[in-house]
Amino acid sequence: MFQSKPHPDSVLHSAHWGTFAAHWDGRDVEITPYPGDPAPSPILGNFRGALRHQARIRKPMVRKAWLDNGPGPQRRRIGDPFVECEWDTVLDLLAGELARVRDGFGPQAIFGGSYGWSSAGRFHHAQSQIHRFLNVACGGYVRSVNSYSAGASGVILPHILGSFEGVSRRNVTWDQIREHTDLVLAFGGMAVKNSMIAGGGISRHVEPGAMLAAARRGCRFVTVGPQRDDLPEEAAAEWLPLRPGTDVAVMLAMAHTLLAEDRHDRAFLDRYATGFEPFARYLRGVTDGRPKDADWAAAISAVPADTIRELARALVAGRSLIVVSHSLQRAEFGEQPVWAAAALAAMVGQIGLPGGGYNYALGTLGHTGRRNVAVPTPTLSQGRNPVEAFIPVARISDMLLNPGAPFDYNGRRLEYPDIRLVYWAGGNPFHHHQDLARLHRAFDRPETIVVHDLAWTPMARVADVVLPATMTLERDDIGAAGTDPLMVAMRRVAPAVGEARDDYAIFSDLAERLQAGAAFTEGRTVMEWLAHLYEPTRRALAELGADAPSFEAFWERESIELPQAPDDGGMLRGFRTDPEANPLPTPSGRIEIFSETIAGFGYDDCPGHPVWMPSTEQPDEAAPLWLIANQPATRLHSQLDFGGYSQSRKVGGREVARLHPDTAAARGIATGDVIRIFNARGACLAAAELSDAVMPGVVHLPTGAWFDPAPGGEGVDDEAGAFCVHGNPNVLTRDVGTSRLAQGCCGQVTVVECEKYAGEAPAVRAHVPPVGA
Ligand code: PGD
Repeated sequence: MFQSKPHPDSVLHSAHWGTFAAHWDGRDVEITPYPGDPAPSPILGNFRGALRHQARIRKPMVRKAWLDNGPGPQRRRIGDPFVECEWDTVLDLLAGELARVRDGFGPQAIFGGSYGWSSAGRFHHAQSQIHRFLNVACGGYVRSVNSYSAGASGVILPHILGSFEGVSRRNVTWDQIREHTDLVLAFGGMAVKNSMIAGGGISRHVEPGAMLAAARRGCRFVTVGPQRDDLPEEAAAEWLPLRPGTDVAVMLAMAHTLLAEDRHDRAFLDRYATGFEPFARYLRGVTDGRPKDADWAAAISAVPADTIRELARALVAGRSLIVVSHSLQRAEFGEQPVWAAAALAAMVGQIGLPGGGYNYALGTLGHTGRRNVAVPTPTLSQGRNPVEAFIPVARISDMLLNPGAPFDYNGRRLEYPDIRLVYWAGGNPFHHHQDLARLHRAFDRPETIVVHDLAWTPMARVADVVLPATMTLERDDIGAAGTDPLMVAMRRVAPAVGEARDDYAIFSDLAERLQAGAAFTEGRTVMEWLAHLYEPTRRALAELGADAPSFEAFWERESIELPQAPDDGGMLRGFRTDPEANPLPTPSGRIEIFSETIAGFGYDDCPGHPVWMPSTEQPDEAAPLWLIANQPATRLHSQLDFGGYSQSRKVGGREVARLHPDTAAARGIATGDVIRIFNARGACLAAAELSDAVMPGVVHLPTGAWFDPAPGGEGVDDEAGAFCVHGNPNVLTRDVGTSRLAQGCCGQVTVVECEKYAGEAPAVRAHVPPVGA
C-alpha cells in the first residue's frame, strides 16, 4: 500500500492519523510513512485515489430549490439537484444572506457550532476559521460545547476529579506502564484503531510496542466488553465478554468485594476522598435493599461472579491501572461508568502512583499516555463571541426542532435559540449525529444552510450553498499537537482540484464583502500567517535554550523536534504527594465519591454518587440484539470514506457488520450476505461477517459509511424512518442525552434486529455527486 522509500521529490505532510512523505505524479499520490513511526496507520492509504475522486466538490454550487424560492424552511433531500455558480456570484449571494440574518435577527440566529474534526493543519483548521469569521464578520454565533467523543466525561470529571485533561491526557504514560504496571483493567479496551488518531497530528504510534513490552515483562491486560479485539494481540489480553452497557454493575461489584473483604484502602479514602460513606451504604444495599455483590453483577453483565471477585482482589495485589474508554460514556447514563471507575480506583488507593490508579480514556486517542510538549504549539485566535446562547453539541436536532424550549444542562436551565441560518465547515453531522431521520427533519427548519467541504458528504447534499474547500494535501500548513514531539511544515503536495479554495480564502472574501476583510485577514497572506503562528513556539524554544530555527529554516527543514515536559504524573501525582499544597480543582479539593454539587442539581438520571441504572432501552422481541456502533478501523470517522483503504475493506461497496456465528446461524446469515439491520428508527444494509470476536447477541457496525438513502435520495420517511443502503448505523441510534447533567451523545449502543436481505440490494451511490454537479 505504501512506498518503502519516499520519491525524491516528496514533501512532508501530516494528518490526524500520521506523518508522511507524499509525492503527486499528476494523477495520484504516493505515500511513505514517517520513518520514525514504529507502527504507521493503514488509513494513510485513504489518500490514494482521493484527490481527484468524483466525490470531490469542484465548483461552488447552490441547491436549485433554494435558488428558485429563496431562503426559508423547506424540505431538503439528499437527492436534490444543484446549480453551478461562479465564485463572485455565490459570495455576493451568501454575504447578502448572512447580512440579512445578522441584521434582521441578530447573530443569535446563526448556528456556527460546526462540530467536526476537519484536518490536522493548525492554520487551515476549518473550525478555527469558521469561528473566527463568524466572530469578526457576523458579530458572533450560537456555539456548541463539549464533544461527541467525551460528552458525558467532559462534564462529570471536573466535578469529581477536577480536570478532564489531568485525568485523561496528563496522567499515566505508556513508559510508566512498561515499567511499573502489573494489571491493566480496561473497560471498553484500548483499541489501536482509536489511539492511531490524534488531532493535529501524530508522528509515532507507540501503543502496540508499549503493550508488547509491558506484557513481556509480565503485565496482565484484561479487556472488558462485548468485543475481543478491543485490545491488540500485542497485549496478549484476557477477554471478559460483557453485555453492552453493564460495566457499572461490574465496577460496583468489584467495589463491593473490596468493601466486604475489607481490602479497600481506608487511609487513602480518608485522606484523599470525600463521600465514601454514602457510597459504601449503597454498595451494601442499605439504601435500596440490594447489595451490589458479584452475584448481583454477574446476572446483569454475564461476567462470572468468581471472575469479578478475583479481579477485585488482583486490583489490590499489585500495581493496577483502571482504564475506561470513551465508548462507555457515549450511552444513556454515560456519566456513571466514568464516576464508578473513579470510586473503585479510590478504594484501590493507587491514584497518582506511577503506572497505577485511574486513567480515564487511556488509549482512546493518540493524545493519551504520552508526555506533553514543553512549548506552546501554533493556534489560530478565534476572536471573541459575544453571543451567550449555546447548546451541548449533541442537542442539535432538539435545538432546530424546538426553538424556545427549555432544557437542563449541568445545573442550569437553558432555552434553545431560534436558528435561521446554519453554517458548517469541517464536520459531517450525517456521520456524527444520532437518529438520522430526525436530524433530516431538523435540517428542514432553518432558512439557509451553508457548508464548506472537500467532498459531497450527505451534509453538503442537504445544504443550500455548498462551497468547495481544498483538501489538506492542496495547501501549506503547520501540523502540531501538544502531545507529539514533531512539529511538521506541511508542504503542499498537489494543486487544488477544480475551483476549490482554502477555507481561509473563502472567509477572507466573504469578510471583505461584510466590511470586515482587514479585521479577518489582519493583512496577512497564508505564509505570513504560518510565520506568525510559528513565532510563539520559536520564542519559547529560544527561552528554553533549545534549537529555535527561524520560520524560513523550519520550513526548509520540514520538521523540528519539540522538547517534552517531564513524565511526572501531572495533577494526580501532585495531589497524592501533597493534597494540602496541591488540592484537586473540585469543590472539596479531593476526589468526590459523593458530589454535593451534583446531588444539589436534583437530577434523577445523575444522582449524587455513582449508581447502577440500566439503559431505558433494552433488547425485546422486536429488537433482540445489541448494536455496537463504534469508531471505524478503516478511516477517521467519515473522512475519505471514498479513499483507497476504506473502499478496499468494504464488501460489494457496503460497510461490514460483524456478528457471532450463533447469532448469524439463528437467522440463516453467512459471511458475505447482504443483511438488513433495523429497529423502530430505521434500517440499513451491510455486508455480514461472522466472527467469534463478537459476543453472541451483539451486532457490530462501525460508523463512517456515508448516509446513502437510495433510491433517488428519498428513503427518509416519517413513518419508516431512515433507510441507508451503505451501512450507516446512525440511522438506528437514539437521539437522547446521556443525562440532564451532560446531555452527551448516546451513539455507541442501541438495540436492533437483523435479517438476510431478500432480493437484489440497491447499489451504493454514496460517493456519486448530486444532479447538476
Ligand atoms: P468527520 O468525518 O471527521 O466526522 O464527527 P465529525 O463530524 O468530526 O467530519 C469531518 C469533515 O470535515 C469531513 O466531511 C471532511 O471531508 C471535512 N474536512 C476535512 N478537512 C477539511 C477542510 O480543510 N475544510 C473543510 N471545510 N472541510 C474539511 C466525529 C464524531 O462522530 C466523533 S468525534 C465521535 S467520537 C462520535 N463517535 C460516534 C460513535 O462512536 N458512534 C456513533 N453512532 N456516532 C458517533 N458520532 C461521533
